[in-house]
Amino acid sequence: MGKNDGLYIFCYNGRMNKKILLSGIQPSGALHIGNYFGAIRQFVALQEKYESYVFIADLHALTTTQDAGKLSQSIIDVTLDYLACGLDPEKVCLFKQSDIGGAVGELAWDFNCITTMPYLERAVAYKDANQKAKEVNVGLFDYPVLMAADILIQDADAVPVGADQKQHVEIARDIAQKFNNTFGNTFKLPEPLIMQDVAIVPGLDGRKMSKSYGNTIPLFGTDAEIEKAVAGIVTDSGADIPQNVYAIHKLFKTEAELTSLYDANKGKYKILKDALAADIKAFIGPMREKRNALAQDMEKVKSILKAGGEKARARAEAKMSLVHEKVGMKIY
Ligand code: AQP
Repeated sequence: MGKNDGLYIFCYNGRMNKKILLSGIQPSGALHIGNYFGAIRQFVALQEKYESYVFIADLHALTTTQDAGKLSQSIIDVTLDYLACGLDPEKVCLFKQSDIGGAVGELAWDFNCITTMPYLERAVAYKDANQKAKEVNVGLFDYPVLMAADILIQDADAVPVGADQKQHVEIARDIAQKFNNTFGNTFKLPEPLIMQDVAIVPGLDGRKMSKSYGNTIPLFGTDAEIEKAVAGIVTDSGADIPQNVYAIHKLFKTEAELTSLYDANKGKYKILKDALAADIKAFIGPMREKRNALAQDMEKVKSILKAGGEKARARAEAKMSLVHEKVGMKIY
């Protein structure tokens, strides 16, 4: 590899290769509009510019979803969601994490051996889980190390995520640096890509929209589910403008468009919520139709995922061959 030039890497073979993008989402429940605006929209917008690898993080999901039927269904659902949101399998390698599970699990083990417990104890996700008084399993504690393996095994340059995942990308950089210092240059240092205006999409109660807080608006909910979620937005401010409604509305309309609506309806929370629900439904409608059409041919959808898994696994195995050499395991 040679000069790092904007979106391209100049290689010694004279070719300009696109930079590599990688990101994933856990199949651990229905995706919400926070996942869409914080992550998926960026994957779709950047799929032309980068050589893109987008995956379904089923190994990560196992830390919280320990029901085989639910996990299988969620994997299918997230695949349909990705495609319905506009990921084009001609441009993006779409795969399931467990399809390269052996290689990525082995790399996570290698990383575990150079990462200390106190360092991982500082991870925000672990602290959060502890605070919620959840019993933290070893998989959840080790989540950032597996995520580092996901990223580094594909030589990713850029990782589009919401702000909650920034620290995990920084952990991947630290681990790459430590491995490189210990065994010689092997891994690139990835950068998080965070869109500041949607870094933390707020939920119904104003906290970060999150499956585990139960404060979400489902991305592919029915009209009735969307209306019910919007009706539940907390509006106890007593102010002219219900802040939690406005903060979500900003995702769907420009501030200029919203000014006249909110000026004309000061304090009329019901009207404003109805307008928000209508805007969400109008936005989601075409994607929902596409999703329903895709669901008619599940064999095709599964074959997209399978082909992506084969491509991603081949890259991962090639990288692991280099890792074996670097750590001293390659003796024949
Ligand atoms: N509220 C949000 N605002 C912006 N981005 C968000 N993301 C999630 N919630 C928001 C981004 O979505 C991607 C997928 O993340 P994940 O699969 O790891 O799910 P998550 O972050 O764990 O989502 P939840 O809903 O918050 O799940 P729980 O409650 O289980 O932890 C990531 O890029 C994330 O930043």
